[in-house]
Amino acid sequence: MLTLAVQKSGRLTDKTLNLLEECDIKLQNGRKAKLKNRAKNFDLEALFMRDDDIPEVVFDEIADIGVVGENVFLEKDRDVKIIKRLGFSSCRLSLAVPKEQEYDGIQDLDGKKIATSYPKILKSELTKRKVKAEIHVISGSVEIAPSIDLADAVFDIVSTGSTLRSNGLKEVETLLESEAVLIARKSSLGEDQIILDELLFRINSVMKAADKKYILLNAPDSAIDAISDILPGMKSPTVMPLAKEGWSSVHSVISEEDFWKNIKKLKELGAEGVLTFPIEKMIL
Ligand code: PRT
Ligand code: ZN
Repeated sequence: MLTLAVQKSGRLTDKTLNLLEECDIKLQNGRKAKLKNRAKNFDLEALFMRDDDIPEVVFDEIADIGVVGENVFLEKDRDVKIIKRLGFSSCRLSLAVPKEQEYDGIQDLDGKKIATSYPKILKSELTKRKVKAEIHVISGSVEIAPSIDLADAVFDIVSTGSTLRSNGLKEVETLLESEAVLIARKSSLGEDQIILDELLFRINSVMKAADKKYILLNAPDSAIDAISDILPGMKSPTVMPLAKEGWSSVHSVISEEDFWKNIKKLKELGAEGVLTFPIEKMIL
C-alpha cells in the first residue's frame, strides 16, 4: 500500500483531495477523516498532518510520498526528492520593505535586519546574491515586524500582495517561485513503486487535460481546411458531414488560451454553433 501525506487543514488540503478525486481515487471516509483515510478503489492511504511535518515523515518512511509547498520542501531541507510539480497553490517568496523606504537594489539590505519564517531559503538566496544581512526568525505574522521595529525588511510568502500592502510594505524582490510538489523518499519504494507509477500516470493525464477543452462546431465544407489549421487537435480534427449539404461538423481539442485567441477567426471563417466541453483526462 502506498501512503500519501496530505496537509490536514490548510491551503493545500482541498486541492490535494481534488486531485485524488480527479484521478478517480475515492477515499473511504470522503473528506471527513482526521488522521488516516484509505482509498476504496486504489491501494493508497492518506495520512493527514501539518504541512511542516510532511518532508520529515516522508524522510522517516512513515509516508511514501507527500504533497507540500516547494517553500516548505526547501526550508525543511530533508533528504527527499521532488517527483512531480503539481501546478497549484503557486506563490512567491519575496523581500518587502516599508513603502516609504527608498530601494535601489538588494545591496541596500546589506547589514540590515530581515524578519522571516524561512531562514534557510533566505540565507541561501542572500549568499547567492552576496548580501550579508541579519536574519531574524519569527514563526508567524512576519509582515508586522517592521512596524514594531523588529526588522528593516521582511521575507515572506506573497500571493496577491494585499497582506504586504495592508501592512504598509512594498514588495521589492522575488527570490523564489513556489508551487505544490509531490515528494518521495530517495530510497526504493519496493513493490509500492508500481502503485506510484500508476498514480503518476493518472496525475499526468489529469494535468494534461486541465486547461484543455473539447470543441465542436459546424462549418461550411469550403472552410474545413482553414479551420483544421487552427484546430489541429491531438492528431487531426474529426470532420463529419452534416445532414445539410455542404456543411460539416468539426470536433477537436483546444487550450483555453487558444480558444479565446482564435474564436473570432473561426467565426469569420464561417463556424457556427460552437460548443466547448471540459475534458477530464488526456492520454497522448
Ligand atoms: O497548519 P499548517 O502548518 O499545515 O499550514 P500553514 O499555515 O503553514 O500553511 P498554509 O495552509 O497557509 O499554506 C500552505 C502552502 O500554501 C504554503 O506553504 C505555500 O506553499 C502555499 N501558499 C500559496 C501560500 C499562499 N499561497 C499564501 N498566500 N501560503 C501562505 N500564504 C499567505 C501569505 O503568507 C500571506 O500572509 O497568505 C497571506 C495572504 O497572501 P496575499 O499575498 O494574497 O495577501
Ligand atoms: Zn505549516
